[in-house]
Amino acid sequence: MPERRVFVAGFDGYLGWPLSQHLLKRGHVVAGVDAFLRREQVAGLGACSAVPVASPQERKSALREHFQQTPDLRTGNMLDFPFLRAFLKDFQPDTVVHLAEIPSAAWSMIDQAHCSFTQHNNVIGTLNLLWAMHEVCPDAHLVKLGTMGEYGTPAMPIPEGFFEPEFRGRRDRLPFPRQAGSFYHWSKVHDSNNTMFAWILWGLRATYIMQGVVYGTEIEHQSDDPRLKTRLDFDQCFGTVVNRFCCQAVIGHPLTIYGQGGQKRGFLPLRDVMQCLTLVIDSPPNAGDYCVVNQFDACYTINEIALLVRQACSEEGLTVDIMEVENPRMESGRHEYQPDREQLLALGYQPAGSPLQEIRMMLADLLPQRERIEARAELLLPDIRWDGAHRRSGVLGREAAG
Ligand code: USQ
Repeated sequence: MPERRVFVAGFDGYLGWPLSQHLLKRGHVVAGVDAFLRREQVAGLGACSAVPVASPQERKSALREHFQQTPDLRTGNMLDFPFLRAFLKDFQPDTVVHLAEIPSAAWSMIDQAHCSFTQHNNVIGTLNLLWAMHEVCPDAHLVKLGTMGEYGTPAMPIPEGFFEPEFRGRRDRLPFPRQAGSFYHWSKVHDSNNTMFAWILWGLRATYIMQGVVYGTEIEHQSDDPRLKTRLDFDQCFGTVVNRFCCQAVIGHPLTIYGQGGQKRGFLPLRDVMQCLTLVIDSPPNAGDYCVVNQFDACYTINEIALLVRQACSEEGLTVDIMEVENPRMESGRHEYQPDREQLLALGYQPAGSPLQEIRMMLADLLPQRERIEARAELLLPDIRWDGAHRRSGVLGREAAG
């Protein structure tokens, strides 16, 4: 593959940090920006990453020691347009990966301030990036991280971005409807619209990634250097469901199924995110083309996820109870879910392994971190509710292991 100049917006995050390493390993020239908001926001909840996270300085030193090049990683905010524009002009990327957004549904639903902060940060940050690319690197390929949650859970199959409905005898190719379920997910819909419009307006070459729920602690050939490990959150805002369940399991906390657990989502392990993003980076659309890709490995209900975690735990001799708690969210608890994922398969995506294998690896990484999780166990039951109230979810039922 040709060497590329890749700009990673959000290099310090759960995905951005391993992606930067993965790209360096593949010989690409990497630069990036991060405002370290995630560190601040997790700390603001009284939470921490289950896997200890090195300081930004330690992380940079580790990159210098492990890789042939010292990437140009700068502290800065996507809301600072002059900074962003100047950095892109200076670096002249041929690929820009945009991961610099607040990723949490629950955080965006805390109150008006968190909601507007999320939408302002995500929507204006993305607009700034679109304008900066248009002005200083118009031929670069934008790889923009969206979410499967933009589609919601419609009672029909979900295509990749576009479909061809027939209405009153006429057909057209139109964006598939978005029906997001949180103000965070709506921020991504607004990004989708703005990115598509930049393509229509300026011919911006872009791949919009509709990503499912990510889980996992490792990437391929992960170094043992603890400074290179990525974060793994388990609080109600930044911990995604599999990651939370694994953290709960290692401290013997019952797995917190919201509602009856019939919600279905697309999931993929962190290592697969690396593979998928690399495939997309290596196969940019033609100049002036715009492509929407659904990025996940397989779909599971939350109940199925809980049973997988329980199975992996029982192999380790850990007993895991499962409990249903009042669902703090407004979401459908029983629905169809049939999203397409043809494009990544066509590019060569081969899922790295089974979810059970991945969960086993996570447990091995998380067992030594029990004390860190235990010290913050009170953060495991959700209290941020979609109806605006702040009240801890009551327990609806509990199923003991075995
Ligand atoms: N859930 C539980 N118990 C928990 C946590 C979550 O039952 O302890 C349920 C939720 O009710 C939801 C599902 O698990 O139905 C997924 O929740 P999540 O917190 O893992 O994921 P979500 O809020 O949807 O957001 C995450 C990422 C987000 C990304 C999205 C992809 O935080 O950045 O966009 O996954 S997707 O879900 O496909 O929209």
